[in-house]
Amino acid sequence: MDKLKIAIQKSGRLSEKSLELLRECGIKISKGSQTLKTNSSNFPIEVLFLRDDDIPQYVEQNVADIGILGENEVWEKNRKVETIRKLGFGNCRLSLAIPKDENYTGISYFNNKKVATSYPKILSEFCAENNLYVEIEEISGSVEIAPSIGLAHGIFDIVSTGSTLLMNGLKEVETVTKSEAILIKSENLSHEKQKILEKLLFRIQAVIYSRE
Ligand code: PRT
Ligand code: ZN
Repeated sequence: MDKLKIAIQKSGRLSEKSLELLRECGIKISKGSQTLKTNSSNFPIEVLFLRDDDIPQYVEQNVADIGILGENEVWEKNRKVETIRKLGFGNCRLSLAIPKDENYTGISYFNNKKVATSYPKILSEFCAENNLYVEIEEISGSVEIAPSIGLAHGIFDIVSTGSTLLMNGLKEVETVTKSEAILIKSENLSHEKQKILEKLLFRIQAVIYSRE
């Protein structure tokens, strides 16, 4: 019998909650710290543990059939995948922030400024919609340090509690969008896999309702 291949984050903010969701769906999964792939003993599913950034590509290419990841990664990667539903965890916002002592005058503040981010596509779309000319400095991590080392005037990054901004002497001035964990699927699933997915979705629905 076919197995539905699901990609989840290997280690990071969404890992535990993704596994917990599957387990609450009654799906038995055993995972060691080095496991990259495992089969459930009681549901036709195979779990692949991957970096969240790679999940959209793998789902587009049918290496995985479905995946759990932050909506922000789907927007940024722009791969051909279908969003099935929001999952109610991993909530955050994507915001612009500047040094706390700067006088913020509205979004035109960012005109002709340098902004550091790991999400250049989402930021450039926001700038285009608002007729802003911003020099986007793409960096892969520790974005919050960019203004204090003179790399950029501001940053565009994920915020949840705001404490990282605070610790780095920054203030959030614009919330561009909000994101949470979502379930995505490949655009071409076999009939058999679609049936397994429907069964899984039915259980996810029940788990999420019971949490509310
Ligand atoms: O290794 P891999 O590539 O898989 O992991 P990663 O380091 O890229 O991702 P990870 O685990 O940090 O985040 C996975 C997903 O969790 C993100 O894509 C978001 O959808 C979601 N998420 C929710 C967050 C946060 N909250 C969050 N707070 N992702 C990152 N952060 C970081 C943020 O970048 C910033 O540095 O936490 C810091 C801010 O947090 P606060 O609480 O201080 O505001
Ligand atoms: Zn990542």
